[in-house]
Amino acid sequence: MKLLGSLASPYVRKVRVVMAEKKLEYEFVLEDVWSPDSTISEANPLGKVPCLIMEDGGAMFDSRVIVEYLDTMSPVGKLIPASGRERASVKCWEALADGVLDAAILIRLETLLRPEEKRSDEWVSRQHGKVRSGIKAMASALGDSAYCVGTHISLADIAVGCALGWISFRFPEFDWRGDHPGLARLLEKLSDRQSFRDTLPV
Ligand code: GSF
Repeated sequence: MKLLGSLASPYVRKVRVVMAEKKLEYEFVLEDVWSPDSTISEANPLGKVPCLIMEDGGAMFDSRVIVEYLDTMSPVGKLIPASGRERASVKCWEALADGVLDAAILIRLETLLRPEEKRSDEWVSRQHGKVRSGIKAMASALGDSAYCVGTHISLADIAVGCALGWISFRFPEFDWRGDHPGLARLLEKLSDRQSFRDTLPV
């Protein structure tokens, strides 16, 4: 398998952490989706990473589909419960973490890529609201628990760890830890894992 991705993307990181936790072998191919020379749309018509190229040459996206597929590839370290309420709960955590990232990335694109005269403060503050309320919802759902769902690591924790890790990487001035010590503890614990250490955003 080949994974097309970048070192900074939190969605790519989620896939790489899952690969590492499940001890799956793959080749990591760096892809700069913002370069005019990028060939990403040959594999993913949406022009986004991550994109997984399977053994038969077929391409798979997006990160949620890829991680779900990877979890079926090996019984090692099951990350998504097989069925029922627990499965839906893990997937809802992932949707929340990815949604916080979607909003945070929109803020970055609006403030970095869009020419100043075209920027909308209203749009940016709308996205800020989603980031703040998403993080607050994560903190309240986590409470004092050690993990997001159940008693061991799941895809929910990985998605949350990648989202918070990216927010701290791109917006170091945003002190979400002060208001949400439980989430800060979770990120600290996840950051000790080899899978997280090996995929720090750069
Ligand atoms: C998001 C992928 C994405 O936005 C997923 O895979 O979960 N829902 C998708 N990737 C960004 C890179 S990053 O900001 O992580 C991307 O490839 N953007 C290029 C573009 O043209 O939007």
